[in-house]
Amino acid sequence: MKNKLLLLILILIVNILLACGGDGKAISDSEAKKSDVLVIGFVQVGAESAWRMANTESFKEAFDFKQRYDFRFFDSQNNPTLQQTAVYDFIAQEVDYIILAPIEEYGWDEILAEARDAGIPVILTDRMIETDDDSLFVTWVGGDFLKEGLDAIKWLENYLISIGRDNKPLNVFHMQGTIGSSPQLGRTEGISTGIANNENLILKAQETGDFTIAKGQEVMEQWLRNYPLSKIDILIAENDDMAFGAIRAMQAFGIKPGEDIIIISFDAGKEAVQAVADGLINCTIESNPIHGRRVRQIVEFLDAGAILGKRSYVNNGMFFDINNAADEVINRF
Ligand code: GZL
Repeated sequence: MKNKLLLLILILIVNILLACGGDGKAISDSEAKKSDVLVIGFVQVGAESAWRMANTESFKEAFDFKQRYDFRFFDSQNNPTLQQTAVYDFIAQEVDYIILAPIEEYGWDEILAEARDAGIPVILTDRMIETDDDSLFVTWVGGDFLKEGLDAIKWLENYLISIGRDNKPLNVFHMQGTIGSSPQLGRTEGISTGIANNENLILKAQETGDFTIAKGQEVMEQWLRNYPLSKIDILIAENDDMAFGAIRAMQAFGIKPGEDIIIISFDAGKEAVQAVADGLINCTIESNPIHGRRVRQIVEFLDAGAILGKRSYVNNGMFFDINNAADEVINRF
C-alpha cells in the first residue's frame, strides 16, 4: 500500500515538472501555445513575373494559420545581395525554418552553413543552389527546367513539320531568364541542346531579359533595330512575361507576333495561354508555381522528425498550343 502511494506521488511530481517545461519554472498557456507555433522565414526572389506572384500567393495562403505559423515573408526584389542579407536576418531571429527561392545558384555555401550550424533547416523552393555540400539544405521542390527546354524544341520540331518549314534554315532568337538562376541554366541547356540537334535551326542571338516584361521589350526592340524582319524567324523567351514584352515591341514595329515570328515561352500562366488561343504566342511550356501547400507539408513532415529526399519535382510537363489553349485557359494561374 505504502509503495503504491509513493509511486502515485512520484508520477504526480514528474507530471508537474513536465508541465513546468522540465526546469521547475511554470510555463503559461500562451508560452505553451507559442511553443506550438512555428516561425517560418520565407525569402522570395521578388515580384518580377506573373509566375512569381502566383508562387508567393500560394505560400501566403498555405501558411495563413496563426495558431500554427508565424509566417515572415521577405521580397528580395530580384536583388541577390538583399536576399543574402535577409537570410542572415532570419538566422539572427532564430526562426524555426528558412524557406528560400535563390535568385542565383551561386554564393550560398557560407550563409547556409551558418543556418545549418544554428540548427535552422533550410528548404529550397523553385530554384536550386550550386554546391557540393548537401548538408546546406534539407530538401528542394521545383521544376525540371532542362526537360522544359528540351520539350520546347520538341514542340518546335513538330510544329515546323506541320507548317512545312522543317527543311529550311531558320534563325532562332533566344531570350534568357535571369542569368545564373536555375530556370535560366536548365532551360538554356535544353534549348541549346535541342537547337544543336536540328541542323535547320540556327542560334542567331542570345540575350537575357531578366524574366521581366520591360527588359523583354527592350531586348526585342534592340533585335528589331539590328536585324531585318526576314532574318528573325523564331523567338524563344524563357518566360511568358519576356514574351509579352517582345510582343509589345513587335507590334510597335507593325509585326504580327505568332505569324511573322514564331514565339515560344515558358510558365503557361492564364494570360499567356489566352495569348496562345488568340494566336499571339505559338506555344507556352508549363511550369507550376503552386508550391506553398507542398512546402507546408514538408515543414510538418520535418517537424514530425521525417527524413525527406533531397529533390521533388512539381511540373506536369504540359504545353499549350493552338490545339488545347482555349480549353485550358480556365485551369491556369
Ligand atoms: C521558374 C521560375 C521562373 C519563372 C519566371 O520556376 O523560377 O522565375 O519561369 C520567374 O516567370 O520569374
